[in-house]
Amino acid sequence: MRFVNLDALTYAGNLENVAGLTDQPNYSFELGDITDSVLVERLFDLYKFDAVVHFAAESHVDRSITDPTTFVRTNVDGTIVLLQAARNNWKAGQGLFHHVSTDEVFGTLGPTGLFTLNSPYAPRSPYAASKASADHLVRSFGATYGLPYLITNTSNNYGPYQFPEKLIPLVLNNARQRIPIPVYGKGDNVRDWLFVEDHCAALEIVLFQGSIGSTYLIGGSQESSNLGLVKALLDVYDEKTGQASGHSQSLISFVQDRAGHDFRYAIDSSETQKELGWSPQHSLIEGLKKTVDWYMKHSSWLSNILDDSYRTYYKSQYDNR
Ligand code: TDX
Repeated sequence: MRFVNLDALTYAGNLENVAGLTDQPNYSFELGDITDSVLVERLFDLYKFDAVVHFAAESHVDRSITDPTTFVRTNVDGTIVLLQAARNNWKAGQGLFHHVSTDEVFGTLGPTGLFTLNSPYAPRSPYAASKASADHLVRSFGATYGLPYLITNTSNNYGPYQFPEKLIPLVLNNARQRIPIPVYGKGDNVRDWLFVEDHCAALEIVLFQGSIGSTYLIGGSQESSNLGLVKALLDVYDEKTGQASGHSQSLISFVQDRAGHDFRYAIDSSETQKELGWSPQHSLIEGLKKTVDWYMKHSSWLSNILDDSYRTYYKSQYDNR
């Protein structure tokens, strides 16, 4: 099996993240943007893909609030480019298009209840709306052109290599620099946390064993309020860095709430578990411990990824090949 990784290497991407793969004979990296239809058609022609796993997205809610247009461009326009290329290059009923999506398409929950396969679409941020649009486009290509597809909607991921704009790596980065840790509002919003390796395991099972035309919900079943999560994470961090318990909690700083901040996400993955035999292997605390270990071991990665010149250097190394 051959793998081709198409990535635009925007601000959150870095070739260092896939350095371990570069020497594998069945792996190729292609620098480019999914909105570039000429490039995408050329790659379909060159590699004769038999499946596309579509992870490529602008994914940070706060950025979508300040710059919604970029989200429509990548997440909606980019998805239609990939779908059109699949339609143009695969005969009806051939190929497989796996769209990796989010639980945010279902909007927000109150204190109880879970998102299920029957939950109506109700996105509330420009990011969530762009992902919902992409989900709808994928289903429409299934119904209209017979494109074989799979969709996965997943809860909050965390773990190694996550860009420090997302809550968990941001907390670790700020704790390392001893700068304030912003908690939006009162910190009582709730998320369902999924360790990234558990998500990847689910994606692999869905890709190879999922029934075509189905949607699978994937969640960690590890809910926490943001404040509870930040405190638990800082406790792990303090313990692993030899600080007194509670030392880093003094960095917590309550800041203005996010506009339209979804109160709670929680997803029911029982159908996925029953049908495919997948279940998350990490409790939140186990996942946080692994995550803290990784970021402590890779502190240079953390400072490099935030350094634009370093990323540009990596990109130019690729351009010069
Ligand atoms: O500095 C912060 N302070 C804070 O309180 C940041 C960055 C976040 N938060 C809060 C907002 C959320 O309630 O923490 C929670 C998690 O925030 P994010 O890491 O930005 O994730 P979220 O908005 O929940 O969306 C994530 O989950 C679903 C991902 O970013 C999406 O890409 C995914 O689809």
